[in-house]
Amino acid sequence: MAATTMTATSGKTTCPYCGVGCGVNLTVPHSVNEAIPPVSGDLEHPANFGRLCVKGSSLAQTIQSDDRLLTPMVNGRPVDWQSAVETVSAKITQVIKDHGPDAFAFYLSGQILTEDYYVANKLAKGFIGTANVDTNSRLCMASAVVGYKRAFGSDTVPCSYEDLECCDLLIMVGSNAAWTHPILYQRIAAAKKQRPNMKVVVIDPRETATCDIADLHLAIKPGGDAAIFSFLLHDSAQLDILDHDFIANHTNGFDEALAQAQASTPSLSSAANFCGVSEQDLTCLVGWWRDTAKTITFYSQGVNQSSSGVDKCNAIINCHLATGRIGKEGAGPFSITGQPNAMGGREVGGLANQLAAHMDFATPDAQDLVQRFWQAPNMATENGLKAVDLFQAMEEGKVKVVWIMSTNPMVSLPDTAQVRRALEKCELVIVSDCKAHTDTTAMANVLFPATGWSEKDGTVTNSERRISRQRGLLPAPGQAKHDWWAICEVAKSLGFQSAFSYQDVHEIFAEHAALSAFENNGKRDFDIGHFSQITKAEYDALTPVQWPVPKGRPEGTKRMFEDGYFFTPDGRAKFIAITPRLPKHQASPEWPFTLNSGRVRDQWHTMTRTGDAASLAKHTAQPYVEIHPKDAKQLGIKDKALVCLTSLYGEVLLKAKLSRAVAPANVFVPIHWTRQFANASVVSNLIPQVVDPLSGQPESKHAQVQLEAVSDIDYGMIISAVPLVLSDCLYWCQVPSEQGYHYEVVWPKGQTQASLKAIHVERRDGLAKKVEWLEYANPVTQQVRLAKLVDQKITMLIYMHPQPKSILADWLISKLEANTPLSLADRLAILVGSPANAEDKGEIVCSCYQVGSKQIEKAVSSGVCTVSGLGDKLKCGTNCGSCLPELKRFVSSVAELSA
Ligand SMILES: Nc1nc2c(c(=O)[nH]1)N[C@H]1C(S)=C(S)[C@@H](COP(=O)(O)OP(=O)(O)OC[C@H]3O[C@@H](n4cnc5c(=O)[nH]c(N)nc54)[C@H](O)[C@@H]3O)O[C@H]1N2
Ligand SMILES: Nc1nc2c(c(=O)[nH]1)N[C@H]1C(S)=C(S)[C@@H](COP(=O)(O)OP(=O)(O)OC[C@H]3O[C@@H](n4cnc5c(=O)[nH]c(N)nc54)[C@H](O)[C@@H]3O)O[C@H]1N2
Ligand code: SF4
Ligand SMILES: [Mo]
Repeated sequence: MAATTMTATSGKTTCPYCGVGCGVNLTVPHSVNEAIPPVSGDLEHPANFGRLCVKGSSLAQTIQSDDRLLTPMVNGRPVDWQSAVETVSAKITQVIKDHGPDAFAFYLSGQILTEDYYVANKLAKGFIGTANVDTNSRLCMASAVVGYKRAFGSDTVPCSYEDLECCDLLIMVGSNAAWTHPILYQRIAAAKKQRPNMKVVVIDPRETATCDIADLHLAIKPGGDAAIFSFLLHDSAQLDILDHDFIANHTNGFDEALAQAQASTPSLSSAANFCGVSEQDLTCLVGWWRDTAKTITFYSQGVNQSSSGVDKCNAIINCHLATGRIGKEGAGPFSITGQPNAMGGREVGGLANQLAAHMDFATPDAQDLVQRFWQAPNMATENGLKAVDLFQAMEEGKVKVVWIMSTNPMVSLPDTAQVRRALEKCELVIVSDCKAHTDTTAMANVLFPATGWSEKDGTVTNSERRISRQRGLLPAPGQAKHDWWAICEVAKSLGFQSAFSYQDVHEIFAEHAALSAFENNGKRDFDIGHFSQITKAEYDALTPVQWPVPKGRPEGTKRMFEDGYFFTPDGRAKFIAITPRLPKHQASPEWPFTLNSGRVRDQWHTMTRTGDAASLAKHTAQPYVEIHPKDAKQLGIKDKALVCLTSLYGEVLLKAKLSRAVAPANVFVPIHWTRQFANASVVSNLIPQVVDPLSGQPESKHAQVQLEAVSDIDYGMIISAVPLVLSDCLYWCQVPSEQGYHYEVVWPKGQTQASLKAIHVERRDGLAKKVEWLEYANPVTQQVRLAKLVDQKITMLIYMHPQPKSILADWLISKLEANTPLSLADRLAILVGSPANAEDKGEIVCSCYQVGSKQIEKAVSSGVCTVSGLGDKLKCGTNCGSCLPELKRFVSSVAELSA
């Protein structure tokens, strides 16, 4: 087991965050003690041409973490790799012997690399003999996959990013790309600026930052999307914009689909009514659709995470097939993937209802083909369990060993109470992660320390089918190993030496490529046979390329279906007859609020990486629930006050954010905060395990909840030099900071100064130190301020007040353990919470230059009336551009006020 060594001092790699898949330059310092310099965008990478969004440009800040998992652990004790591997393989062997191969399961992630995915899939489906290989991609794009497969016979994304720049109408459905695919969004915004005639329509129940470039926003009733596309199909026939030749020569099922569309949405008013938009707005969309051949429908989680997600996808695809708007420049149904390698997982067949290399169990002869290729002794013969079913089978005791890799199901799967019960019941829970402390590592019996981004080597595929290299430029810390290596060690220990004895990761890629081409002859869309003999040197030098890359076509493929040939048995695409359906659970007097969930701009998923960058916490420091002011007023909820949300499945506590971006009776909650960052804010606690019947994708965008203002509480903030255990608090949230620990807290009323001082400190303060408390309590305002000094240095500050209140945390944090003794003025200022002349920046809007809302408001009211003017004055928006939509709003809201 050779230690990983530094392989280079600088190099090109791919961003580990979203599916845009931007190229990144990473420079490695010569010594491990030096800080990693900021990364830059790769000018040559066709996804971003040098640009990076704020998450990408902050990558260097997240590489070195204090919470890395550095050694394998068995039942809480560090062990060496060999014994951890033997523990795992012994249990798998026993469980297979006693209960059969389906008692084992992998639960993987769209964030592992294609090579990791390939060996996991091969081990389970070919050697252990189970198709229980599912992944967090089930929560992400499973509906999009089934939608494509039903229509095209294959999981083929037809378009390229370039198509987005040259289309004339872009319909963005259930996507907040301004925050979730920022570089792609900026490419679209730049194209629209150059060609102002290009129209953008956003379909989303919320008004999001993406609406910034929209000519039309349809604030749809949650889940109502299919009605719009059903009506577009119906109306395309009425308007006579059908592509009759294309329908006749390249498709099946048109008449049934049209008849169903006519029956489901017989009129404009029926469609508008179903999805809660005005007839006028729908007429506008219909007019643009009629007039614009170069149309792209761009869709993401607002479509996929639905109990009718697959039908929504096919409703969209139907419209493109009917008008021949596919396989052409600037046209097509474009599902945008979220994770950096959601696509790679699909390519290897890493979902329970896939086999390998875009073959599935239903493909005739596929099992035999894959069995022969792998020389597999125990081929799985039918679909395995999809994520939600898998965790239910675990709770029922049917799945007894699970290996979770690179995902945090205790946070991301719906109904986290069920997930906890399942993992408690499971006899062996193996978790491979880079971090020591996550909500899921807390449930593990065996922990495998994994290398992470910048350390691991392999390939990822972005949303436009482009395969790029992630390169291992930094050495692995501690005993961390690549995921593919850990899988192969377990496979060898299970007795499958020859099939898993790869010396290097390029050998896995070459095998994957060879399988994709094996007996393919153009029958299957996924063919990267050009790489089946790739050498290490070629692999190391691999430049981004869009699949298919069959033998003889090294340049890859920009656009699919240009010849009208689809991968169905008869080569024709299929229309699917759709009846629009609303989400399974609907509002009732008992559960009057509809909960929606999604992402914020500067955090990534469960914050295991972005949570390490203090600058990224400035945009949104705490979890929140967005509530319409009318509802808030009725419920007596004030801005920033603590709110309790309850559903049939659980409860969460969140700070209120009053906003007209959500419709009345609707609320929105971000997905990112885990139990590592806040005690009671995991939104998935509230979400039922309702899934799409075809894809098994959960309806994570939808739950019915109650809302209640929490009363008899005091709000506060604690700054501490050491981590604290805040068990007396009703609510706490740890806000990442450069130094020390920053907690926003809420106490039940009645905390005394003595009880505040007794806050539990994890690390002892040490003996023989002089501890002194500065105290200030105002009986009129009921504010309490306490400062703990140890040997005259501040180690803890506690602020308590009856109403939510902003205090300048950054300034106070800078005073922690300061080396100079405190002056009287300092002591006073600390108790007040701010220095006499401090500027409160407000919430940070521009993360790159740390420019806050109050600074921007001040500049705007002093007469700066353009976004570029703000950039000249404050620099905000002049680096990555992620905040441009928000800056534009500041400018326009002031313009509105003065109009
Ligand atoms: N900053 C950031 N970026 C990310 C991620 C991240 O964690 N943080 N994660 C990545 C991943 S894995 C993914 S999958 C993508 C997700 O990217 P997106 O899908 O763009 O992001 P979400 O915020 O989950 O949801 C998009 C929108 O769907 C809307 N929506 C809810 N219900 C409906 C509905 O019924 N119909 C319609 N039309 N819209 C609805 C929501 O209001 C929300 O604005 O983001 C990727 N990029
Ligand atoms: N309510 C609600 N729930 C949702 C969603 C929603 O919109 N609403 N969105 C869903 C979607 S689209 C997604 S994609 C999921 C995301 O949810 P998750 O996949 O659960 O979230 P992550 O934080 O990405 O988890 C990745 C884990 O892998 C670790 N890790 C990172 N890199 C590596 C590596 O190379 N190897 C290993 N072994 N570990 C690594 C990280 O430390 C982290 O613990 O959430 C889903 N859940
Ligand atoms: S858009 Fe941002 S998060 Fe997504 S790949 Fe590019 S730099 Fe990374
Ligand atoms: Mo995702």
